[in-house]
Amino acid sequence: MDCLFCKILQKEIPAGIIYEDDQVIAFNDINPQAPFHALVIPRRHIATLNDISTEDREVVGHMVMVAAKLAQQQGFASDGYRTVLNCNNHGGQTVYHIHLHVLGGKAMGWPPY
Ligand code: D5M
Repeated sequence: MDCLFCKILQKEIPAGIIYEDDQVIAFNDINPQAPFHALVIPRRHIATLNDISTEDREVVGHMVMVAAKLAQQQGFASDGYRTVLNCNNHGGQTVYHIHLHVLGGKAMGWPPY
């Protein structure tokens, strides 16, 4: 399968991996939009949020928990941070392997346009 993030998972493409376990890995975004910007991805290839099934509930929940853990470790959990999961074209998705953005270290605006 020609998936960039599967290649990062397989260590075929280098990435700044900051966390990994049996279900997910997290690595630094190559184009950071905040002082801290990481992506949490499932080991299982899931193309978009539209493709998650009931069997993915645990791993998707785990992605969110890992995001919160990273925020704690980075020291900005109490100041606050942003998690984003873009879906398809209008959502701004460019890599079709779901990934939870975790952004922190600065105040961010809303709405996101
Ligand atoms: O976000 C896709 C994100 O993936 C975007 O913020 C850049 C990031 N990206 C793309 N290639 C790499 C590599 N090779 N390493 C790390 N990060 C990468 P989306 O929500 O799909 O727009």
